[in-house]
Amino acid sequence: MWKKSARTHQSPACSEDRQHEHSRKKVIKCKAAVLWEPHKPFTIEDIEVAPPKAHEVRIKMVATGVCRSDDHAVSGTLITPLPAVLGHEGAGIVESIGEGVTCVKPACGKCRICKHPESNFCCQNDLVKPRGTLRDGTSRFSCKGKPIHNFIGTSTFSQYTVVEDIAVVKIDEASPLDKVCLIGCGFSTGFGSAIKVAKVTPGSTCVVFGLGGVGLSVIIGCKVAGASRIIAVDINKDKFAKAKELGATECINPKDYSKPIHQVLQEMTDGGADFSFEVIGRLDTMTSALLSCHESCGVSVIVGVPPNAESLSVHPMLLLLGRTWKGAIFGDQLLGFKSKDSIPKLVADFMAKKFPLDPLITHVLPFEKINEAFDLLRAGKSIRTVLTF
Ligand code: PAD
Ligand code: ZN
Repeated sequence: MWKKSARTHQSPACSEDRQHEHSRKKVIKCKAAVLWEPHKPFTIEDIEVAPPKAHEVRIKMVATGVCRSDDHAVSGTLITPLPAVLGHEGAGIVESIGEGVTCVKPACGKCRICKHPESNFCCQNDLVKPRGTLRDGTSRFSCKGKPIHNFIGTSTFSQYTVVEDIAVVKIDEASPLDKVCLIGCGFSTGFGSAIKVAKVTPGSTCVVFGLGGVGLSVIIGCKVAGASRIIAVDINKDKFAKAKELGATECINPKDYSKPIHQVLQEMTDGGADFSFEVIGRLDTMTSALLSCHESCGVSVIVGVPPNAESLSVHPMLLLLGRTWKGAIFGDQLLGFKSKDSIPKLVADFMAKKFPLDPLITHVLPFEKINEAFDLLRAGKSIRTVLTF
């Protein structure tokens, strides 16, 4: 999610030429979308972006997706310090580098989690207890003389941003940044949740709750993994056509049934699916998804980000017979793949046409129309809007 795909020309991140020496000392004045308070629209402001310090990279943003997690930060579902520059699904070009950046290097590689073969939620993340800063406790953004916070180490809703070298990956120069930016969060989260987290098996039955950009990417993953039935669930039937186009074999709307949706799904799947995914971010649908997978062999994965400070209570019997319940932040990037290898590889796979991204992009807008992009998301009219700079 906070992986920022940075395309570099002639690897400037590794070069030592004079122009970089010079430009990395300058403050850049540019435009950014600032969120001053929760529940308010963004305002496009003139901001200053300080030069990158040691082990930081300043990036000229080319494109960024709008993800529901950004909206969670606006609504307070995800608590993050404000005012801030949000956005985390971006791609851009390295503008300058700070001291000690030898090459763009993703993940610290040193903490317990980076060393763990099956995990990648680097301990240096700024998501679990967000400070809204880079690692030295400050941000490189300021506006009207006030410091402006970062968002989960990325802040892509700005013409220029500064990120740490551990939060950047170098990708194929030829890749279209206005598409592969989705690999920075939504696509990888969904696809990886199916392939790497649930480990969907050929011939299996999958149920996907929520058909936004992330849920549809779960469907793409289930299909690539060879699932034979993919049941898509959403309360917005306008999402069904795209779900079918991407591999859903059936689409159901809980509003069309009087009984609980997990019962409907259990009946449709001979007692429960092999795999189920919650890709909405609601506690009730997390329980429904759990109950929709088979009580002894089912695997259920939570992908949606739940409301801040709310808890679920479930009877242990639901797990005692053998169900597996998992959660996955950023799907593949953080559980199973190492981002260092996985992001450039996913970009290469996209270039080799192993999976599509175009169907996920329903709107492309100039960055200045960011509030329109959020309105489309909230109204259920878009899958992903890509903002271009
Ligand atoms: P989205 O808002 O585009 O899609 C959510 C979908 O859920 C919409 O199609 C809704 O109609 C549907 N929906 C809403 N309520 C219900 C309901 N009660 N029953 C069935 N369907 C419903 O969001 P998105 O695809 O960008 O993100 C989905 C979630 O995943 C969201 O909570 C986001 O914050 C989270 C996320 N998690 C990670 C991660 O790493 N775990 C990464 C990116 C996004
Ligand atoms: Zn996201």
